[in-house]
Amino acid sequence: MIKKVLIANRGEIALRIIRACKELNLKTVAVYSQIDELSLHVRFADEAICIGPGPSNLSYLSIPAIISAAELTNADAIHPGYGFLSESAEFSAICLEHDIIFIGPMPDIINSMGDKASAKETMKKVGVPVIPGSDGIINNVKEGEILASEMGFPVILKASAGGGGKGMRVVESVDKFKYAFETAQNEALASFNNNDMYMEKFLQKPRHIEVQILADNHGNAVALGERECSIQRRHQKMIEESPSIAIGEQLRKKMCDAAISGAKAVNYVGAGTIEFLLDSSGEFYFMEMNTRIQVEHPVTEMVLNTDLVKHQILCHADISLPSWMYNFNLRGHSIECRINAEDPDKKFRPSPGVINYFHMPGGMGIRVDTHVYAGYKIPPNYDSMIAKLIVHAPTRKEAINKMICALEECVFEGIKTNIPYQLNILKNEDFVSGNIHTGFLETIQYP
Ligand code: MV4
Repeated sequence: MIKKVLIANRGEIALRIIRACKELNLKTVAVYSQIDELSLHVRFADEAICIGPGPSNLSYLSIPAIISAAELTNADAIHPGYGFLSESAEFSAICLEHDIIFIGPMPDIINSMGDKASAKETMKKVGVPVIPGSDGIINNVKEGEILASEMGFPVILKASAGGGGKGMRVVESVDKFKYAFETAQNEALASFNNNDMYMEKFLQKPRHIEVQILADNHGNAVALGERECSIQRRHQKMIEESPSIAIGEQLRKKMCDAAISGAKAVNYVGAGTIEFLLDSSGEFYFMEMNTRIQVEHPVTEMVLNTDLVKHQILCHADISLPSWMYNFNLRGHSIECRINAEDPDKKFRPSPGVINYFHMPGGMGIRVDTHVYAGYKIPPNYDSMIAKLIVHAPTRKEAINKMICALEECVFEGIKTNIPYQLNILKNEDFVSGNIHTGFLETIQYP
């Protein structure tokens, strides 16, 4: 059983997890870096321990500091949130060694999904559709050139240890292959200390659709519908929604069934996400699996009317999935906008500093997940996301309208935010008609 949870994270997700723990009657321990002393997660947790200075590698990424904090406070579980150590197989293994429940999958499962080329092979074996491409990794330039020429250009090279865009290259023709392969390899080596590359046919204007998975440790897994995350800028998601306007009842069932097969193939436990690309002809393909709770989980919570973080924790406390999850109804439409402290007029450069005056929208169907408050100083050390604005309405059209009204009500005095840019997207005719794809933001005009 779990009695006390240490939250190995900061910001809005640390608060989000503390709230779920409180509702489950679990004690909470916050950890914080020296510059986060005045953060809300420190105040709202039952206990708080400083784990080091501002830089992440000396605090939120320091396994010894976090394990010491857990031992000192007798925490019996650690929730890693997203980012930081959430997908570290090493951290999962060290928690196991210390008899601490890691609220995430076992190390071998994290490893099997962390290696994207082998994850793809695993999915292919159990009948999940994958994007045509190399069988596993490419051994050398020559082999890659031959395969790419057989497949036809354009192709995309991806780092097997990557994900989220790093070490990725689109190759348009055979004469550009060698250079692309070598620069992608170098980038992968520098970023992930591994230069394994695999190759796929490059899909034109796909949508990014992901399926939420929840699996208990009695062998049960459910797929809780999809999120559309096609609105991204430089591989950073900006707007997410559920359900996807591109998906009907039949396709949803097929994608959910595929996601469940994928989760079962690796004996998955906990909350996870299977990412797919959906092409313009309606075919979907497995891309990668994220073995953590994601930033955009609230849109699924709103249409499902359930708390995913609570259920994630319960999965790791040996509790079986509730029976309703095998046959749920989605209600209405939910959209999330990520609010970042950055200046859209200055190439989205970070805009840290003090929030002198702060006002958040409210009312029916509006949710704000944030750790900031009036007087809070946004440090320059971490991610620039300072709030998530989530709306829920009966239809997509109403949700977009509600989001526009809500964004226009937000006040963050003292810093710049991406809100004007978000409004520009929400008022775009193609966005409103649902005519979007992963390259959409590159096609729109701002300001
Ligand atoms: C692709 C693709 C087209 N074809 N793979 C980008 C992030 C990484 N997870 C995979 N990505 C892509 N893989 C094939 N075979 C296009 C992208 C892509 C993308 C995907 C999702 C969201 C935004 C994107 C932006 C550019 C490219």
